[in-house]
Amino acid sequence: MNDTFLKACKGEEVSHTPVWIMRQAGRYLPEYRAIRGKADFLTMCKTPELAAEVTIQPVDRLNVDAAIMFSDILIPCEAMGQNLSFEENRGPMLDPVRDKETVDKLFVPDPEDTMGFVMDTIRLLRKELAGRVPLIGFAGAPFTTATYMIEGGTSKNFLNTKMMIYQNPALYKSFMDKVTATITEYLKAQIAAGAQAVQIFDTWGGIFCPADFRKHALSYVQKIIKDLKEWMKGRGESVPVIYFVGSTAGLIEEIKTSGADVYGIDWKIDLDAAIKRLGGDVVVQGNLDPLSLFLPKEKTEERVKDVLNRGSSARGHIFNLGHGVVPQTPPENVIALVEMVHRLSAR
Ligand code: 1CP
Repeated sequence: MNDTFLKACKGEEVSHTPVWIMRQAGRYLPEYRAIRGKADFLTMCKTPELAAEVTIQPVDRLNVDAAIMFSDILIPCEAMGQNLSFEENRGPMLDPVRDKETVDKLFVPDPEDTMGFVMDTIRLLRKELAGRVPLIGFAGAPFTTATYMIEGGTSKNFLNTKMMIYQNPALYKSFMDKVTATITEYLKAQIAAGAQAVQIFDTWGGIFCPADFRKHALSYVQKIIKDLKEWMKGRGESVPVIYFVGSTAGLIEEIKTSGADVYGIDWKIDLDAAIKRLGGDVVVQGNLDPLSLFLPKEKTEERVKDVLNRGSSARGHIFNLGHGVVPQTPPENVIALVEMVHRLSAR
C-alpha cells in the first residue's frame, strides 16, 4: 500500500515526495485514445468500467502516487437540469443560464440518483486499486462551474458571467447557492463512496481582482469546505481537501482562508514564495509548468530539482504540474518526470 500521498496531505513524514499529474488520464496517452476512439467522452464518464479503466491507465504507465477518478467538472451541470454535450474539438457546450427563469428551473439533485455512475466508478476503483494508490475525487469550484453554465461553454473574457455578477448580483447569488449546494452534496457522496481525498478545481478564479474573488468565488468554496469538514467530523472521518486555483499568485492570501488542507499552486509563482505568503506551516501541491515537459530531459530535471527544493520549505509537498498535462505531451516525458521526482526526493 502506497500511502505517501495521503501522508503528505496531512503533513506527515514520507519516504519520497508523492507525485500525481493533473489530467493524468487523458489524450496524451495512446491507451486513452484507443478507448476514446470507441466511445464518446460522456459515455466514458457514464460507464464505470470504462471510467475506471482510464483512471488506472496512468497509474500503470506512470507509477504515480495517486489516482484521480476519470470524470469531468461539468457532470453536475447536467444533473442540475442543464443540457450538456461535448463537441469534437470544440469542448463542452451547454444551454446558457442567464436569467431568473432558467435559474429557477435548475434544481439541487440527489447525487446518487442523478450521478450514481460517478459513485459506482469510485466504488469499482477502490476494489480494482486494492490499496495500490489512494483515489482522489473532485468537483469544480462553484465559480468555475458557473462560468461554463453561464457562458454555455469555455470563454475568453467571461463577459456574460461578469455581467450577471455586476448587473444582477441577487440572481448570481441565488444561482450560486444552488450550484454550491449541488457540489457540496456531490463531494459528500464521493467521499461516502470511497474517495480518499477530494480536489476542488477553481481554474478560472484568477480572472477576478482579489476583492471580487473573495466575494464571488471564495466565499462559496469556504462554505463547501466548512460543510464538508463538519459532515466528516460527524462520521469520524478526515478526508483531505485540496483547493486548486488558476493564476494563484495574485490570490495567495485569499486561498489561505479557504479552509483547505492542501493548496494547489500554478507555475506562475515560485513555490517557496507561495509557501512563505501562506505562512510556511502548510501543505502545497504543484507547481511545474506543464510545458516544461517539452524541454530536453536534463533541463526538465533541473526544474524538477528546483521545484522540489522550493517545496521543501513547506510542512508537506505533493509534486504536480501547475495545471493539466497537455494532449501533445510525449508520454515518455511524463514517465521520466515521475521517475525524476521519486529519485531526486528519496529520503
Ligand atoms: O475529448 C476528450 O477526450 C475529452 C477531453 C476531456 C478530458 C480527458 C475533458 C473535456 N475532460 C476530461 C477529463 C477531466 N476533466 C478530468 C479527469 C481526471 C484527470 O485529471 O485525469 C478532470 C479532473 C477534469 C477537470 C476539468 N474539466 C476542469 C478543471 C481542471 C482544468 O484542467 O482546469 C475543467 C476546466 C474542465 C472543463 C473541460 N472538460 C473538457 C475540456 C476540454 C474542458 C476544458 C474546456 C476549457 O478549456 O474551457
